[in-house]
Formats: sequence, structure tokens, C-alpha cells
Amino acid sequence: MTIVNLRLPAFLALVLLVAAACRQQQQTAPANLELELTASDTVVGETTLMLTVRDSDGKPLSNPGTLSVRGDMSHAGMVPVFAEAEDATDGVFSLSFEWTMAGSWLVEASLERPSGDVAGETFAFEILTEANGNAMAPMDHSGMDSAPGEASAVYMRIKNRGDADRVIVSAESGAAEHIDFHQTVIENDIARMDALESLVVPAGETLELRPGGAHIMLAGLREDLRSEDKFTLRLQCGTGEVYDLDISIADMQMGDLDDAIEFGDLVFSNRWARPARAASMTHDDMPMYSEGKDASG
Ligand SMILES: [Cu+2]
Repeated sequence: MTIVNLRLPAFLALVLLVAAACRQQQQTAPANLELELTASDTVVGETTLMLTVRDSDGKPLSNPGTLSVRGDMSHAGMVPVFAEAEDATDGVFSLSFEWTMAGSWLVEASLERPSGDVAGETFAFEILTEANGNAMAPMDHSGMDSAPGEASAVYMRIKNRGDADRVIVSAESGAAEHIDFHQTVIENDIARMDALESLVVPAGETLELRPGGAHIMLAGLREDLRSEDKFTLRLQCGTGEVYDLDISIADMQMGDLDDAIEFGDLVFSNRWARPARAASMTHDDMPMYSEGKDASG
């Protein structure tokens, strides 16, 4: 079992907070406290988070206070996962948590001291699917150059002016190796993504792909998707037609783009994707961490 602790320098955490765009909370620096967060597992599913609180001398605090954590996916506007713990043993909180999806997570730990002061810190985790969990090692987030590949999602509106349903069965692009159709499902305040076999655009209706709903997921990016750039996505209909669409890369959900393209009965508009970083893996900048080793630096 791999234990990972990827501590973000405060400035980088802020950069990521800005990049995440949907996050609203600012963080407070720990006041003379050292927080360390580890996870028993970094594959999708249940895990135990352990937060250790030490004083400025490195000694575990006997009565640190009350801990609450909030985990957010760094993409796709997912619903956060919350957990709380009131009791710490020898300065260590242990709480049950669930990685609801694979991808980049930011876990924000807020510690309310008995005095009422709040200390907070944000930690990054790269969560893998069960299938690739053994094949890939977690990577350091502290240097932007060695960030693991992120996922992106494409959103758009597809209007069907015809009187037959249209079914989009596949998508491909030079921008990413893996492209899937997903539907975000929220149950008991936990979000997950279900795979969709196809995107159905009923006759006379408009299908809206949007954050928190159906979307086209890009993984295994071949290059960084940078804000204000574009890339081409090809969708294929069950009847064989292909639609080559230019997709705008944008930092956050924007208003309507004036970009309607018509292919027969179908009109594609408001096509955008989230910026995301491709993996940059060279041996020099890919630190590996062994069990329990503190990866912060
Ligand atoms: Cu998805």
C-alpha cells in the first residue's frame, strides 16, 4: 500500500486555487503548526486520511481541535467530498474518506483549534483507477514541470433540427489519447462519472453538454491545452457522418460563443474545453516516493 503525501507550497496552492476557478475559499496559513496529510490508498474508492498536527518543535499536539476536510477534483466542476473528525490521538486525526473519481484532487484541511483559531492547508493527490493503480507511481505536484497529466472535458450544445434522432457514437482528436462520453451523477452529495455509450440528440431537441452533466472526457493529453488555444475534435454519428469541430479552450464556463457550425440537421455551438496539462514525464523530473516518505520539499 502506497502512502503519499504531496504537499503544495502555498504559492502553488494559490495558483491552483485560481486555476480551479470554482473554489471560493481562501486558505489561512497554519499558525506555528505543521500539518501533514497522508492517504492509505490513492486509487478510486474508500481511503483513510491521516492528518498529523505538530507544533513548531515538531512535537505532535495532544489536543489539536476539530478537523474538517474538503476534497475537490481539480476539474469538471465536481461536487466536493467532506469529512470531519473531532478526536485526535497523539496529534493524529484519522478519518474515512472516499475518492469518488480518478484524477487530480485538492484536499483542504481546516483545523479549528480549541482557542477558535483556524489553521488550514491544501494538499494535492493524484488518484488513479483500480486498473492503472499498480502501473503508475504518484508524482510530485510541487514542481509544475513534473505535474502528472490532467483530464479535460469538452462541452457544447448540439441542436437537432431534423425529425430523426441522432446518435453520436465516437469521438477522436489529436489532442488526447482517450476520449469518452461521461455523465456526471450526483448521489448523496457524492459525484461520480458514469460512462455513456453514445450521445443521443433527440429529433427537434438540443443536447447540452455542460459541467456537472454529460460531457466528453479527454485523458492522456498529447499536449497542454492552453487557454485561448483551439483544437479539433471529430465526432462520428451512428449513420457514418463525421463532424470536425474546433473547440475553444477556456478557463471557465463562459457565455455563449458565436461559433455555430451546421452539419445538415445538426448545429454545434458553444464549444469549449477546460485547459489542462499533459503529463510531462522525464526521469529527471519524476520523483518517486517510497512508503511513508514525506514528499514535501
Ligand atoms: Cu468525465
